[in-house]
Amino acid sequence: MARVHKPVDEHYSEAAAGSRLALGRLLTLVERGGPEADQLSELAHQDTGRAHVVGITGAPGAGKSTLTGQLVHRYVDAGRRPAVLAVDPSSPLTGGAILGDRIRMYDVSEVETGQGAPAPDDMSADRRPFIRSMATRGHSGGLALAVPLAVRLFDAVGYDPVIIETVGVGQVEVDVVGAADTAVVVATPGMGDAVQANKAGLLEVADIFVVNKADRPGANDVRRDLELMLDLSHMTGLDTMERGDADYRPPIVMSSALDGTGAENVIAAIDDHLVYLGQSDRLRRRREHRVRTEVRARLKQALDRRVDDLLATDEGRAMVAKAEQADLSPTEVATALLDILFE
Ligand SMILES: Nc1nc2c(ncn2[C@@H]2O[C@H](COP(=O)(O)OP(=O)(O)OP(=O)(O)O)[C@@H](O)[C@H]2O)c(=O)[nH]1
Ligand SMILES: [Mg+2]
Repeated sequence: MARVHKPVDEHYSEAAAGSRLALGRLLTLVERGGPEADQLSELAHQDTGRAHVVGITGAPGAGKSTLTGQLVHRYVDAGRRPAVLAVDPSSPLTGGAILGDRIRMYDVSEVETGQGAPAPDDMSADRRPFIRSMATRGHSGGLALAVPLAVRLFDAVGYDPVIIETVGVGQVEVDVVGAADTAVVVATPGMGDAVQANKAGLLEVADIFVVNKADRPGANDVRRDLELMLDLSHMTGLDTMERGDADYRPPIVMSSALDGTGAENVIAAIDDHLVYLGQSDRLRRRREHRVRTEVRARLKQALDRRVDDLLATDEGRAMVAKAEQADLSPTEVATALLDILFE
């Protein structure tokens, strides 16, 4: 009788040998978090560092998925093996909306559903892109832990590039995209996108701007707005801090993802950026930043757990009771508990 739960390392070997089903299962573990994800993290860590990690963000409806689909087609045609991770931080479940996204993004027969969709005849299993959406499902640490691990997993089993698509322009998106090798920010005409992106801090993390829906009126205005904002950010010395270089100016690429116009230029800009990173030790620094971000998230999660554990002990409860009875202020209680935590 077949075992229901294969050990993580078996799944990992199978995924490394090209099994999409095994990879799908592992990604589910990643999404869930916990000891199995930790074990996977150790396994995958050995084999990483080859993939170009590309983050794509921008306001809802900007055309990120459509553009990603165009890029994926071209990467496959060029003999690359792309993977896409579509990240939705707000969605508690991997739901219909993102599934719809996946289908729009790429011919459904080529999309990994985890159910082992058959390979189209003209494309060997090896060359099919792997597209997966991910929601946090509320596990502690959430996306901050799940996304980097999923990216490392894709990298370890041989996908390149690994594209992360996020929804929206909030802090989570900035973090996720900021951890990529190359961050692409998609803006569109008529949505005040340039201003939005600026406010959300995306100007600082963007390595490439894409003005999508260039077939619509106002596309050149968006380009001009972005140019102006870049001028301004250079003048004020507002810069990329630990991620980047003061002398780097992101290119602005026009695109109409609906028919693929400009997609080649987006790919060229992404390739150029990797070349740029390869000069001096920029790529190494950026990846160091990514590792630091992940370690920080791990630490926070571990501390969170210890705090919860401590509060659940008799000692913790007694201390909290003191604050409730107004003997001590919450600050004093917290300080005392901190001492216990680190003693
Ligand atoms: N006119 C025009 N429409 C586009 C273009 N690119 C995408 N669209 C349309 O814009 C809508 C949103 O496209 P998506 O690719 O789903 O956008 P998204 O940024 O992935 O959206 P979310 O994932 O919901 O944030 C769809 O109806 C697309 O067909 C474009 O270049 N021109
Ligand atoms: Mg999308």
